[in-house]
Amino acid sequence: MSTNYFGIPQSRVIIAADMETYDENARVLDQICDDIDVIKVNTPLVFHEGPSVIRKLTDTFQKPVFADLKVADVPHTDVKVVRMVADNGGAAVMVHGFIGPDALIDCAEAAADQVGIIMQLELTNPGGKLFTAPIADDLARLAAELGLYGTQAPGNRPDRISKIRSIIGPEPVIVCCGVGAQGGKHNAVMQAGGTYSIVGRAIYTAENPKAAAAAITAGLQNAPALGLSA
Ligand code: BMP
Repeated sequence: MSTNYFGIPQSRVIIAADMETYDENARVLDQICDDIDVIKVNTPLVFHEGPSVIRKLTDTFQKPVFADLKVADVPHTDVKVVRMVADNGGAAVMVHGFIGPDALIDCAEAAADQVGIIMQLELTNPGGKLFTAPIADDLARLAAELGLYGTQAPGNRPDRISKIRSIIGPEPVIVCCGVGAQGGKHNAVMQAGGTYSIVGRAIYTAENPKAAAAAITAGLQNAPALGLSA
C-alpha cells in the first residue's frame, strides 16, 4: 500500500457531513472534530457550496476530507471529477466499482498518488442487496488487483464486511457506511475487519453531537488494526 491518505487513525469514525450547507456542518464539526478521523462530503453539499468546500473543511478542521461523489461514468468524465477532488485538496474519492477496470485504471492515474481511490461495492439500503450485493465480491477482487486505497462495505451487514476483508486482504482500508441511523454498530464493524465506520445522522441530528459521537465509540476494545498501515 502506498500512501495513508487518511492519516493516523484514532476513533476510526468518519463523519458524514451530509447537511447541505457549510455552516450547518461546521456547527456540528466544531463540537465533534476531536472525536472523528475523517470528514466525508457528498454531492448535496458539494453542489450547494462548490468543490472548494473540500479545501475549506480540510483547512478549517485539519482533518482529511473524503469526497463521496460516487463517480460512475465513462473514463474521460470520471477523471475530471477525480482531478477536481485532487485540485481542491481532497484526501480520497469514492468511485463506483461497476464502471470497470479501464475506467478505474484511468481514475487511479488521474489521482496520481494525491488522492486515494475508494471503491463503492454494496449499497446499504435494502435494494442494495438486489443488484449491488451479487457483484460486490467480484468488485472487491478487482479493487485488490488494482491496488486501490480501499473499498466501501455495508456497515449494517458485518458478515459482508468480513467477506470483503477476506477478499482484499489486510492492507486496504474498508469504509463502512450504515452505522447509527441505518442500524450498524461501530464495534461490530471493527470486529468484522472494517477500518472506519461512517456515521451521519446518528451524530449530526443528535441534540448533543459530542455525546452521540462518544456513544458510537463507547466499548470499542481490541479491534483488529486492518487497513491502517502507512
Ligand atoms: P447516515 O449515517 O446518516 O445513514 O449516513 C450514511 C452516509 O453514508 C451517507 O452519506 C450516505 O450517502 C453514505 N452511504 C450509505 O449510507 N450507504 C452506502 O451504501 C454508501 C454510502 O456512501
